[in-house]
Amino acid sequence: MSHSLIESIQTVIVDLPTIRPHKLAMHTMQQQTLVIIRVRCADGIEGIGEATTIGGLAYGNESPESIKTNIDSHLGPLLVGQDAANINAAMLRLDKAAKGNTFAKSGIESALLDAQGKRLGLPVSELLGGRVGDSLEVAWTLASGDTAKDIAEAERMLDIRRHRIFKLKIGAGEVNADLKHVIAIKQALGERASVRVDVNQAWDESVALRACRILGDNGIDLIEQPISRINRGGQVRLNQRSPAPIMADESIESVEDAFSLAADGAASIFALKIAKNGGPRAVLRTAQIAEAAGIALYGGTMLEGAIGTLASAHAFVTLNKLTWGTELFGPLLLTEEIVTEAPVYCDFQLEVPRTPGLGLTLDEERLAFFART
Ligand code: MUC
Ligand code: MG
Repeated sequence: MSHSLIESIQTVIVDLPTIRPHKLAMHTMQQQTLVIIRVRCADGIEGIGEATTIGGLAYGNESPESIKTNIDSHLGPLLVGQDAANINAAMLRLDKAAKGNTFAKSGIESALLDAQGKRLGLPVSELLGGRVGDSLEVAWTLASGDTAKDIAEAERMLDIRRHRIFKLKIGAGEVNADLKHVIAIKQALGERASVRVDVNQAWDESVALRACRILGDNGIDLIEQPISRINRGGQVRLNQRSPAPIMADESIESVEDAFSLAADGAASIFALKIAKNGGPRAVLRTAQIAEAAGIALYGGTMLEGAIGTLASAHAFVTLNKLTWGTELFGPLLLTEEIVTEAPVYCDFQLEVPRTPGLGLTLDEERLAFFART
């Protein structure tokens, strides 16, 4: 009889303020909402996970409220009484019974990995086969919506040696104004920084063909998701014609999406996100597809807090090559923490803890304070 049976799975929605509004093509964030998942086991061990999206239903198919409901009503009950130490069996059980819901599944898988790491005294990266480093390069997103403010923010990040890769969120504005904004920032930062853009699907192919050429000709290093995830033919053509490499983000909503994008030649870089694949183990399957297809890797984020960020980091740090670095800066966008020790950012990198599990402890008082009632 196993001592590590799952006794309960609890979810808590937490609303946290952001340091400034964060403007994306489809939504302007004034705060961030996290779903925290607590898996309690019969051996007294608790695993914590996080399932976070952006802007309610503006970004993906799951909202914080649907994630909570689906875990509380469907996924959680399927796991109560199951062995927490057998993560393969637990996640297979969920996949058999529930379609999609990769955000919710990612939070649960993260919590199971955290619990198992604590049980065995190992960091999650070691459960995933072992780390190849101790830290990851982290980009910062400039998304204040104002060119001068964005340049000042980038200069400060360079000064304090926190970031030297900047992603600009465009697509909400008129295309020529957006291009002017991006080129002004690249000209101000020059060779001191890598400047990239994320269009969040806002353009159509006719606009993207011209815009990608202008961006590439002006020193922009990477163009993320310029057109709709649905327009596969357009993505293939852009990937062939753009002078700057095209990265798939929204196009990947599952490991299977990653395979078909690779097969079609629709991107030369994949943004890896645990939430869009179903967890830290699942995202490594997408990474393996990319590696086999010669597609470069980038460690993406859904702007998670500390728990989701470190769950991603433990997976990404096991990868042989993350050519384009990561954007695991989510905790830095928040003014508040719900864990006792915040993730450490230093010298352009995020440190990946060597302590058991994810390496985090919930601050019960802060969690209760920010929990939605
Ligand atoms: C996205 O689309 O990549 C990641 C960084 C950021 O600022 O927004 C997210 C979502
Ligand atoms: Mg993106």
